[in-house]
Amino acid sequence: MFEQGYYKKLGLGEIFGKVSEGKRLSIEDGERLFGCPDVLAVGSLAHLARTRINGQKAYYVVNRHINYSNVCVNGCRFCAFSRKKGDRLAFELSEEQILEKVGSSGNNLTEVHVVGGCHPDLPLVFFENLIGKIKELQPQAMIKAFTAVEVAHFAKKEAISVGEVLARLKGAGVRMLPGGGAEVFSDRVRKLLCPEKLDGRGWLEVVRQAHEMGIRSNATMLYGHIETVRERVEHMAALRELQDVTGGFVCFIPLAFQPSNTPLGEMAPTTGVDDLKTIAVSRLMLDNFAHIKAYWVMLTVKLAQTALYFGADDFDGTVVEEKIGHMAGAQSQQAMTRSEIEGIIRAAGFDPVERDSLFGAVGRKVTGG
Ligand code: V47
Ligand code: SF4
Repeated sequence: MFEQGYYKKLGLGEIFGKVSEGKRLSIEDGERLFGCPDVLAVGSLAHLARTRINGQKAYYVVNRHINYSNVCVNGCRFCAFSRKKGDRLAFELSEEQILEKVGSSGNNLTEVHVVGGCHPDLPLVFFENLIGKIKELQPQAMIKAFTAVEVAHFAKKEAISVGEVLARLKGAGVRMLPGGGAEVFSDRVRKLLCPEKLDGRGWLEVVRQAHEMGIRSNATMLYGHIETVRERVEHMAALRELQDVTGGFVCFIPLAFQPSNTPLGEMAPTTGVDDLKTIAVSRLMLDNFAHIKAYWVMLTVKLAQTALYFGADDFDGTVVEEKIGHMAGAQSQQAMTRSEIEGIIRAAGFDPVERDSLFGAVGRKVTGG
């Protein structure tokens, strides 16, 4: 930690005081932190907050992602994954293919993460049956499935309420919602990049209802495209406000935009400094979120490891097969083993903790993969 005088010199004296006393930061404080050229100074404030909440622990989960289909009625301009129905590169996994993937992971999965595009035809009952069968194959695993955007899409398609969709998914075995689809809540950005998608208010409303029904969720922020720093911080503030009411968010995940193969392909990818600062400001702004994830798929493993010193306390997991980031040019590997993740966390000087989706500790020894 730097001296108070150094923070004063950087114009962050007041923020230093607030963080030291555990007081809430304002949107303007968040903007000022982003504007600070000294990423180490910002990072060490975040590290203080991170250590207060999570000590030296760094979490990971043994999970598997399933992207059931990339067919999507929306055409978000930052997305390299989605295709329209009938496109040469459109895919749609059958129930059998999905179950084969889920079954091939042995019986040591703690989480199955299921997401896809907003498919025009697949009925809700397909997903209810699918979740039930995944649960039969991996009864020990928690199922984290369907973003708020997919939930709203199911409701519209079936002409039923969001509450009914959530109740049916919960009944089928969905334990929590992943954090995708939040992007940045700014109407300006959404109008330009994803006008067909559920808007920011809609996303927050689906998640609020889920939390009220006991379905917890994560929250993401896609950054590094056309959004302003103010819009990033406002996004965080909106999440913080909802968390004050429901307490249902488990983890916040800043997602670094991968531009390749998207209509924004000419844009430069995010820089390492921006990635680390975004993690740090997230940790400092989201004082009521217990966990900040360094998602190695989008960040690369090396930067995710470094991010543990900039406010992050979670590494995500083994993942196994990832399409959304990799179709957009993510340079990271496809999967990691438990021992690789534990080694990376230990090498950074933190204590690895294997967790479930809700951050309950999973007590078992690492034996090989
Ligand atoms: O919703 C789309 C984003 C999200 C790109 O909850 C892109 O634990 C970067 O939400 N570059 C899906 N990002 C991923 C996601 C997620 C991942 C891991 C863990 C969890 C969790 C959630 O990916 C989408 C969208 O916001 N995305 N295109 C892109 N080119
Ligand atoms: Fe569809 Fe999601 Fe891609 Fe948008 S980000 S086009 S909603 S799959």
